[in-house]
Amino acid sequence: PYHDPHCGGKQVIVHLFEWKWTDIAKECERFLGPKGFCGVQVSPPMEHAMITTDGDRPWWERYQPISYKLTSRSGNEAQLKDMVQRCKAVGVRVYVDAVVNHMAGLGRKGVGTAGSTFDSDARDFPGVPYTKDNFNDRSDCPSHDGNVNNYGDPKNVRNCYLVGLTDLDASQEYVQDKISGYFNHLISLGVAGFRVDAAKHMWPKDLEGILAKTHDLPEGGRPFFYHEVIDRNDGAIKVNEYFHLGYVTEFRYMQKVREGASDLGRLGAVYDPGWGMAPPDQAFVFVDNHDTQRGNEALTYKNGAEYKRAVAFTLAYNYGFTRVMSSYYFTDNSAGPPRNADMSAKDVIIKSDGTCDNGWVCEHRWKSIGNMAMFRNAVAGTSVDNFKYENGVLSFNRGNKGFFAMGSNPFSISVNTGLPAGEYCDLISECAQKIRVDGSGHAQVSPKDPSDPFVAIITQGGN
Ligand code: ARE
Ligand code: CA
Repeated sequence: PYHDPHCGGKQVIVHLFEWKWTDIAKECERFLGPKGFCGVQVSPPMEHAMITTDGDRPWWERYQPISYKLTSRSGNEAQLKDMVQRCKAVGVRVYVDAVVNHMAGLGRKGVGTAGSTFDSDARDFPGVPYTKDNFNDRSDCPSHDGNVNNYGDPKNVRNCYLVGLTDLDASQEYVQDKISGYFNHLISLGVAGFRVDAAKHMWPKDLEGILAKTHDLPEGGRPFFYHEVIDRNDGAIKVNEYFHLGYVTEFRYMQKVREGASDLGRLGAVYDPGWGMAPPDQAFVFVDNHDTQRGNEALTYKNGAEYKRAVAFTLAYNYGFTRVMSSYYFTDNSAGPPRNADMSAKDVIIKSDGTCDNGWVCEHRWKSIGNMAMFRNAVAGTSVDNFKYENGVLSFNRGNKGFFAMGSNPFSISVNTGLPAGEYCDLISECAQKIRVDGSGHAQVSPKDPSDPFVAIITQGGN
């Protein structure tokens, strides 16, 4: 019931990490709508702590809630509402990163981004309000220091403090009312769904209570939910505990696709059910996210061509519901978004060639990524056929609706596309070349731009 993203059957969302609401509204109108994106995951919109380290404000301050008032580093409630409505008007929905497992970390007190006072050590958050009684305490948490430190014990994972963040007791009806009240406020503004941050650290039955109190969308239907549950066969918490509550993040896909991007033949086995990976209709997949792009395990924009292969493949294939990452350049893992002297995020600037400036990477505007949303939309529901890896080129068709090829190097192949005869626009080149398929389904296929070795064609609206 929580698996419909409410975007008219479209298939790809993009995380515009740390973007301002005013910039996202423009991006919906000028790019995401026209390119067929389903929606945007936005950074947490609630009031958060303001943390200064080395003269900067780290991105992760936004994962320390102070209240559910809608003023954050990305903008205020009026700007949020304007963004949600303008995006919706061009067929793009907004999904909110919902930080509801906890409030700000121990040792912090002061004023949040919306002006509410707080004192974490006293568990006092008058902007909600939450008081000491609304939090888990040491009697609920079987850990010597009160922090999450044993992933083999669900009680430790869910009742203790994740990296010292004050952990809410969401079994309380009062807490469920406050969290669902936050969701319902956002739904009333036109938000279509939620990423539940740290859902692994919340009891599924508490989430059931919260979701039961969460309203239908104004236009009807249950909101879309996807839960951040990191299950890498390395602990007691399994993704399948959350299947009835929405999609689950599938971190094992991230590892599989990284391996495959440098050894393309392995991509046929990215979905490994024997490894416990969620089935396609439950898995929420991505090549990197805002956490893993700061570690060593995931491919990121820093990997260039290999990263493009991983993302283009993810969008061409038929596993899971897909999210594309869109970042800012960083070297320091804590560094916040590109910012002005007053700590506000810089505007996203679009250059004449369609790429971004002012410190924003905009992976979603790279041709072999941004143009693949239309591909995935057009082939939804079809199988992967004629999967082939030969002479350094990976290719397959999606039923008789689309054909995709990519290589580590420029290529020219004669191949059975599985498509009916016709001339089809190559989506990657934005129709700067057409691919001619003959009566037997064969075509000569090569990338238009040899430095971007991808070809993607669709039958529907694609010729
Ligand atoms: C910051 C400081 C800390 C400080 C804390 C409290 O960095 O030193 O103690 O504040 O003051 C983000 C940052 C954190 C940051 C936090 C709050 O990443 O560094 O802490 O914001 O500002 C686990 C969880 C998973 C979580 C990852 C990071 O299961 O839910 O850790 N991911 C989400 C978000 C993060 C966010 C939070 C949760 C908190 O995506 O961006 O933290 O809201 C194995 C386990 C996983 C585990 C993983 C990493 O794979 O199976 O469960 O993930 O290791 O530890
Ligand atoms: Ca918890």
